[in-house]
Amino acid sequence: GGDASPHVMFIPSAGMGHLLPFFRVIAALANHDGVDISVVTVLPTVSAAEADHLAGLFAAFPAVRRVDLHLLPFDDASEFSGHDPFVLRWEALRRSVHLLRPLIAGAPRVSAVVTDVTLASHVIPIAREIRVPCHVLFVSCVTMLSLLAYVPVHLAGDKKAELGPGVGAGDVDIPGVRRIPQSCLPPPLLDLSSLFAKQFVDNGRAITSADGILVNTFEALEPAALAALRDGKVVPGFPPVYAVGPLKPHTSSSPATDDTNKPVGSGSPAAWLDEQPPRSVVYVAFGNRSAVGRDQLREIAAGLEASGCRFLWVLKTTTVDRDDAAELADVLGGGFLERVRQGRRGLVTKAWVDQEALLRHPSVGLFLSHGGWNSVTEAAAAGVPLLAWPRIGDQRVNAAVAASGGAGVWMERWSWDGDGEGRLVSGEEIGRRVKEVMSDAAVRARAARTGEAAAMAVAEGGTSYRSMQAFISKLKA
Ligand code: BUP
Repeated sequence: GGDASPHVMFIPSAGMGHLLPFFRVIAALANHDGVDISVVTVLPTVSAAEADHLAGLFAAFPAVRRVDLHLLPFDDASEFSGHDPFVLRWEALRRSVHLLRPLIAGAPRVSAVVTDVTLASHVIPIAREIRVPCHVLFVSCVTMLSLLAYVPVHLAGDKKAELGPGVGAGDVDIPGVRRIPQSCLPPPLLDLSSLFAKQFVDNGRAITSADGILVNTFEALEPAALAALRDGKVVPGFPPVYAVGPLKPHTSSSPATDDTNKPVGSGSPAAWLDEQPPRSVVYVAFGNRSAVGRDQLREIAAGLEASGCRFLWVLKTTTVDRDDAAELADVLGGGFLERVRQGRRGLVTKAWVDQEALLRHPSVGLFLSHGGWNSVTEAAAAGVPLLAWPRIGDQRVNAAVAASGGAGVWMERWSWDGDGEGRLVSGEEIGRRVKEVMSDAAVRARAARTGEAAAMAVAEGGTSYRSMQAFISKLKA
């Protein structure tokens, strides 16, 4: 402690789902007097969206110091061919983490580090060595945090700690939280020898020695999981958990989009929404790292048409945006796009949109979503019900949390990429369910109440507001 202002160094990892919550916390701290901020910027970025948004962050907050980390090409890339490029980037970063030590030590006296969870097992020991407190920003829900913390305990109990090929975690009954059936775990945890599983188990062990953990959630959404972690029911002596969500956007405008990605329909998404009746539009988006195949995209198109609802569809066809050269007409068929254009009932775009702002538009009545945690919290904050269709990773756990927390409904029987069946959900089924949930007054009322709880949590004196204050006080102590 001391009188000097704290200097916090943020170490984000890769993927917009990881960067955006970092930017939002950075913005919240930057607006506080007497907190100096540095951000480790890993170059080159995996996606164009990451590069655009990093530039936008430093433009919006000139006082935030940028500390570049040039990553060497990943030697062992061939060893991991076929892996998600973002998971590969996490691994490359984990292996290069020794490069961080001089960055932390070389900056003006760093008083605390905030690392992404994917790097926790590597950054926490470095911070300890140089005697700097280390906090983790966890970018998923607190239920996933409890899973991360509990899986190593669960494996030790089951004597499955060998992590052999094909050995999976099985059902995981997290004390005081909930039982996560194997079918809802991130699919790579079904094989503990996978790269993701190794990272997960290492980070799960390490996170118990963090100085504190920030989570983009709020009390009303996950009361049991928060209480269980704080009471030491999951892992005894767990670090303080700061539930600070839903995080507010870090800037009011989003970076410029390039015009090869002009929306099909008319005008910009926001302008188009202005012309639609209140609560009449289904907003459809599956995040940046879309896992939706071409056949399934066509069924979604058919389903949206069949629902009779208006729709705004943000469509990605590749894991990394720079690779997405697909023409919408080739993906969806010219006939569909022509009918959308003529009927003016929909808008389809491949461009980056300001999703957080669009979800708050009064014309939006439903969000057909993959259930990425940022998307869940943005929908919850806007009071717009989710129709959650999980695809990969933590998304089934997120969907279960969203449903139990009043943020929407989870299509449990709809296929995902984890079950290996590749079953298509038909356009007819999609259309029927969209129409049904869109007109379900009870679902809408619950989502509105969840939205009110979210607003109360972040308002002055609310639980998330006080958690953020407590975190800032700790940084200044
Ligand atoms: Br696409 C897109 N605009 O056009 P999740 C996404 N987003 O604002 P996941 C936009 O990216 P990743 C767009 O609002 C959310 O904050 C969206 O994070 C924003 O998904 C974020 O919802 C996406 O957690 O993202 O799958 O985790 O794949 O990049 O890790």
